[in-house]
Amino acid sequence: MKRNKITVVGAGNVGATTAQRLAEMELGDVVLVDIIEDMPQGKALDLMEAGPVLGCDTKVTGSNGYGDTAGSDIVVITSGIARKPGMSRDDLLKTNIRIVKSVTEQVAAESPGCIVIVVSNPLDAMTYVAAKAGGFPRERVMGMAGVLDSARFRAFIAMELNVSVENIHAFVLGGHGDSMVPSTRYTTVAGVPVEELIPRERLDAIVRRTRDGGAEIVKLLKTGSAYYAPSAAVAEMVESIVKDKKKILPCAALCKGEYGIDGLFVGVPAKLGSAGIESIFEIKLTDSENAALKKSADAVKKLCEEVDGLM
Ligand code: NAI
Ligand code: 2OP
Repeated sequence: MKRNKITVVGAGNVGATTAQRLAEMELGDVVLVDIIEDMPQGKALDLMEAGPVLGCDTKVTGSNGYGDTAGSDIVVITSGIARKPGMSRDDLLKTNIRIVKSVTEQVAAESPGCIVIVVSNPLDAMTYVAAKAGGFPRERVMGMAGVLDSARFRAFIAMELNVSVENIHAFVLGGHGDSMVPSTRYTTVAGVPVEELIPRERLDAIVRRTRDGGAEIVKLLKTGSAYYAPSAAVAEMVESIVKDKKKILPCAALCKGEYGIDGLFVGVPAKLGSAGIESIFEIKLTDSENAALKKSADAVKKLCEEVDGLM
């Protein structure tokens, strides 16, 4: 059986941890790319040497170029700079446009049929950059943020109720920024609406903590941003695609009229299967949820207008 080939661009905290998770889950052979000489090769070799202990036969290759990535089925883009304390995701815009544009052009040249998952921030705008630079069809380019944001939401609810995280299903819509929209109405604990189990003011505090989840980690780490939960989120998306599981996961997907949003990548529930984004699920929103989503989409739109001016 032919193995999947998965390239991870950027071998820093998120990229290397993602490569580790993909290798350990045996989702495909992994190519790890970075501009720093020898570093991806060193990390790839280290991961290969973990194989005998863990019992996984995944091949991991490190590279500073794109020849080794040719014919990838999936490419995860994590290259770019990460937030330092006091920086917003949007501060990263200019540097990361340049990096994501050039990376995507090289990825598209070597793997024109691949599915691209963007991780670099500001996420929704960088997904737009990758779509513009790579010319991929709508279903084959997406951004990872909603799985991470909803995992944070689920973790905080599980902590609050002292129940298994597995019992919690949560939804976060909108852009990966301060205006993201965690939906308490569609969040359930073993099928029971969370609004029946946690008082409103505690839920509001959990929603605020979810929105600030990235900044909370940045403040604690002091030298970078989160990577364990982000890499787990990417691995769940990759798994749904390579195994054609068709999981409904919140992803930054190109909306063409869905939720009243047109021409923007915004976090929406999407079915992920072997074709990539196979459909976008439109759930009914209340007026206030719609207004919050519109505010979030407007923030993404502003960034994309800046992208258009810079690309
Ligand atoms: P990091 O600094 O540890 O790693 C970034 C890596 O990218 C570095 O090794 C750097 O050498 C490499 N790089 C820079 N330019 C490159 C190029 N042109 N080609 C190939 N590699 C290049 O940063 P970390 O923590 O891994 O974060 C990466 C990005 O992901 C950041 O923009 C961060 O904000 C974002 N992020 C997004 C999340 C999300 O939910 N979407 C979650 C966590 C991080
Ligand atoms: C996060 O939410 C930095 O966007 C990244 O952790």
